[in-house]
Amino acid sequence: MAASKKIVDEINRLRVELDRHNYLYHTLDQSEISDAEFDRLFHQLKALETEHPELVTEDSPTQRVGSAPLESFSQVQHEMPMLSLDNAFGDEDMLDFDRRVRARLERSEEYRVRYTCEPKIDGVAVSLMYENGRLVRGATRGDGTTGEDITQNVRTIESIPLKLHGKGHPSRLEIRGEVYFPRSGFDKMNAEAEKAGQKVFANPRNAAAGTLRQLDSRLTAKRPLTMFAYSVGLVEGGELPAAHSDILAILKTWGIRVNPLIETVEGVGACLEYYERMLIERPSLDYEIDGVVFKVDNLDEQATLGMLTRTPRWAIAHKFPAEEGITILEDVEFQVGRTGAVTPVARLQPVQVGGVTISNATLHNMDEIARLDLVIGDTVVIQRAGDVIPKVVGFVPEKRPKKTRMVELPGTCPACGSEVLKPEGEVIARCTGGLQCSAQRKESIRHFASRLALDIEGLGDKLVNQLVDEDLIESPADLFKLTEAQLVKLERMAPKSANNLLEALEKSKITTLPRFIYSLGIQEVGESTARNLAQFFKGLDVLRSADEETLQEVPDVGPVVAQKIAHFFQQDVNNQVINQFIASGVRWEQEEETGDPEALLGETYVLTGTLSSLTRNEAKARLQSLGARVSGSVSAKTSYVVAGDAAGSKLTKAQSLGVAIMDEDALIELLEKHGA
Ligand code: 9MJ
Repeated sequence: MAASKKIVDEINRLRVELDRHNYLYHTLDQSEISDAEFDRLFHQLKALETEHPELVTEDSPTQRVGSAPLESFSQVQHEMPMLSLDNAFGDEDMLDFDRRVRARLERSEEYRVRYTCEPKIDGVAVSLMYENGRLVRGATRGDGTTGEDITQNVRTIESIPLKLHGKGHPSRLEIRGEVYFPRSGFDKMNAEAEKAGQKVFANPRNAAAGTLRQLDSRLTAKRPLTMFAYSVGLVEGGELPAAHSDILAILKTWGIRVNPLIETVEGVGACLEYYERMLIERPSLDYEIDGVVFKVDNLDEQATLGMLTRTPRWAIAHKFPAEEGITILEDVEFQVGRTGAVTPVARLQPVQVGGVTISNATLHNMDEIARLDLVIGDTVVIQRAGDVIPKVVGFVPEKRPKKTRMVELPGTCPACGSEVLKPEGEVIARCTGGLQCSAQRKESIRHFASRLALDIEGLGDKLVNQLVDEDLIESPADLFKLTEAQLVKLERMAPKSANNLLEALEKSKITTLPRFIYSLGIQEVGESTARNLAQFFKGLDVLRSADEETLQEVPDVGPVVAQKIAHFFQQDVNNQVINQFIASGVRWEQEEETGDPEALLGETYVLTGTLSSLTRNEAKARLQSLGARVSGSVSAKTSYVVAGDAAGSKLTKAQSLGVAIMDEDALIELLEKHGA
């Protein structure tokens, strides 16, 4: 039966009411009604919707219970990369940061930059896309460029509005923030899991990550995740204020939860003072923070400061000191890495450090052990900072027992028995077994399959061990020759899992040039260098034949790295493996031609007035990609003022100073001429 107007109105009234109470409770932290009263309203709405299923809408407050499990997460390309933050580990680093900011803004020693100060939440970064005010997608950060679609899961998080409140939101608005597992909820969940003999999470951050990666969102809905927003990404079809703090304030009026401890201050001194205060606040918070974040508040200044590869120059994370613990060094074992490096690893009596049980720690190399003067049996000091592998930083001399054992570098590889050599003057000892060494093979396959390389889903450590131990594969290129018949013979490999793996392998063949270069595991070539190489050479063949001199023209590539790269491509065995990849169908799109990054080097542009065919931010970004500086104010040093419609005082000033002026058409012609 069609619902009467009265029922439709009642449903709408209940939704508005529930949304308002949700907002008061989650975003403003001030409830007007009891939990019981909230539940009563919720059940009234639920009952009406059960009677009239045709009136259920996607953004009804009742639709947060999760939905049918997914097979897997699909990938999401972020329209604007999700950045990471540079770190400061002490006051000196902070003072340096502030000095760099002022220098780039061409400001004096006395100028006090306005900074927004935010607690740095130790959670999981996510992106929320709102279109016409409705939540249409949630995604993880992933590698910053590609994340996973976790819409089903974020929809269950009560403090994330399904519909933005208020008016005036841009038609497309991406909100970014940190999802976290409140400490109280975490302790409760772990206590219950322990009682039931189930898996417990090591810390709230892992619990948040694990919960967001649940394929069954009905499970996510049962966990108390919440989020603090810290910035916006894509903004289209509307304007936001010109200061970061004002954007956060407006987000709050739209129902988005923003950390109440955020403050805006002037000058680095006030930042250091904020840091000290947060260090004191830290134990009383219901979420984990691992430092504080400072961001230049003025967006024009942010644009002038610009970006490095993946970190903005206008923000920094001032980290809290690492947490420490004391335990016994029970043994030192040696692990063999991808490039044959034989690395000592400390085996420790398990100890809790900052809520995590530590039983292994890195010792880097033999010189480090000598420097620390460690012997087996020592009582050692362990440090753990955030996500980083814990390390041994010293020992307690008074506790050295009588009976100890020296740490000795093995003469032969623990994995393959080949000779281990430590060339004179080098710190790293290496196994000489090359691809005959199963440990090196395993590590290079792991690297090839890892998330930032070809990202082969389901190819975990255990499976790599099995594949190599059973002699099914020798090199990463052999992965693409695996058959279902071979796979199902492996222990605990059902036909379905075998097929999933084959599908994942097939999917991984379509990749990008930077990922492929990174996946090759060339010594000293990390993800960022791989990206630079791809951008510079634009194709694999040119890179393969480049000499050391040319390689050194690539940003961040010095003589040592250039030598490693050239040497890698001179080895027949490496070229054979690459050819095998390509023959198996590994491919990527040709890199798009990008503009000449030095075309406008040394020139300063000021944008004023309204541009019609591109946004001001876009113009700024394209000018900056050609090496130009874009400033917010006109001076005698300005090279050009770009005057859009209704340009005002900046245009007048440019005219009085005799600065060259160009209109929008001339700007576009200039950008196109240089390929931006
Ligand atoms: C955290 N984790 O709390 C940022 N973050 O800004 C805050 N992270 C961030 N800001 C730009 N408060 C990139 C990351």
